[in-house]
Amino acid sequence: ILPRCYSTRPHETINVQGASFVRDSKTNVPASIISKLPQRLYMKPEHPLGILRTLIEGHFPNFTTANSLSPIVSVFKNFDELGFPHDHPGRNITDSYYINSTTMLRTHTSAHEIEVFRQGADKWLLTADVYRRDEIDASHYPVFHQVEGARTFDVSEDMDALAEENARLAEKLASANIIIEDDTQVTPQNPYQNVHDPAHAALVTENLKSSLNSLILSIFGARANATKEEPLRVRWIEAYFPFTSPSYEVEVFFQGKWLEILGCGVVKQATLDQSGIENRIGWAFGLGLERIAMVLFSIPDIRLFWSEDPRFLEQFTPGKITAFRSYSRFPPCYKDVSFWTSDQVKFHENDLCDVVRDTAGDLVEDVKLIDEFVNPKTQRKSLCYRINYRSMDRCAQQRPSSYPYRGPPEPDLLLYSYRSLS
Ligand code: FA5
Ligand code: MG
Repeated sequence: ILPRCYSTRPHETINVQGASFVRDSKTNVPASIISKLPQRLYMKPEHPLGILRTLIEGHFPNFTTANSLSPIVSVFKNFDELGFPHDHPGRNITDSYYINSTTMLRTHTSAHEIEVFRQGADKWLLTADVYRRDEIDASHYPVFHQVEGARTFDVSEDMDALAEENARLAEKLASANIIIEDDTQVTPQNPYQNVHDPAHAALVTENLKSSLNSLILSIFGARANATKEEPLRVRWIEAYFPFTSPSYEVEVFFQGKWLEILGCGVVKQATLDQSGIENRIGWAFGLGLERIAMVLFSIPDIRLFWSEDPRFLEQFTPGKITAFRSYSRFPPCYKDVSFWTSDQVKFHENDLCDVVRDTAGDLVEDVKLIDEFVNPKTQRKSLCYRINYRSMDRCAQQRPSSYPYRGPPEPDLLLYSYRSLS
């Protein structure tokens, strides 16, 4: 299966947000994704993603904010400049959206670190939409949102004040209703950087940890069901990112499960040097908004963030965390599709998912492989996928009259009547 978006005619162009790019063998951005670029959900004050962004910005009041950076970036900026090796899996066309070989949709907000550091702010936050090719289910969507944050310190002037600040933060956290599980160690696999005085790197790491623990406390402490008996549990895990060392991931225990919410670390000095701030040392983090918003607002399906249904949008109030009340949904409607795979073109599930999204849009709730067959004589392989069509926000009854007429019945209605007939 080759998605329709894969161009076999290299001289054609692709239009993205008013700019024209020459297609080549890497072009794989479908129209369904391009249509998401202008939406900027995170800037809508009444949208759960906007409410959460505002909450985070409110927790870091002295940080400058950048919220209008274009999602179209060079491959160099997204990967090379940050030290991603040439064989990093994130670079594969099965994992990322390429406009062409040199230009892509950013896969993370870290793509802008160097340009924002260069602007000179020592404390900043940047929120943006990011794009990754992925499977289809209730917690994965090819567009999601991240908040990147960073803070740098002057090595010769700021270290004493930093030690004092760390002591104050530690005292505040010690008396809060939070359990921090942190067995991480600085090891040769996750070291302080050679260029850093280990005492300075330790102070910056400690500041990173307490700053993020306080952020998590204020985000999750604001949730409706917080109680004294049930303290918030946060877990720190050693991690690896090409542009930080030491690096960590943070998980929060919520409704019986550990939920990964962010990646972070001490910024690689090469990044700060390239940004023209050689005399400084600092930390950075990148946090996913959807996963946190889904638990805070009890939103069961990631597609709902993209809903234009007033029954979704009118439930939320700027500045407030309230639980989502779901409205009626269609029953699931399964359609199976099976096909032979080719020996010449390697099949990747993400290619099928992009075809599905481009054709059926958000009507599809999930796509699952349910059977595999290899013909014993010919060795040809066939796959069977089950596509679950279910509107996230339309109900089976007649639409309210306030709905604009949008032409003939849409596929979900047809499928629904087909189902009831059969
Ligand atoms: C990053 O994207 C790094 N740029 C984070 C970082 C920034 C590290 C600065 C160090 C310094 P990662 O791919 O793990 O890392 O994503 C970060 C967060 O984004 C995750 O913890 C998660 O909350 C969210 N996230 C990642 N993938 C998805 C997805 N498919 N759907 C929803 N949220 C996701
Ligand atoms: Mg991760």
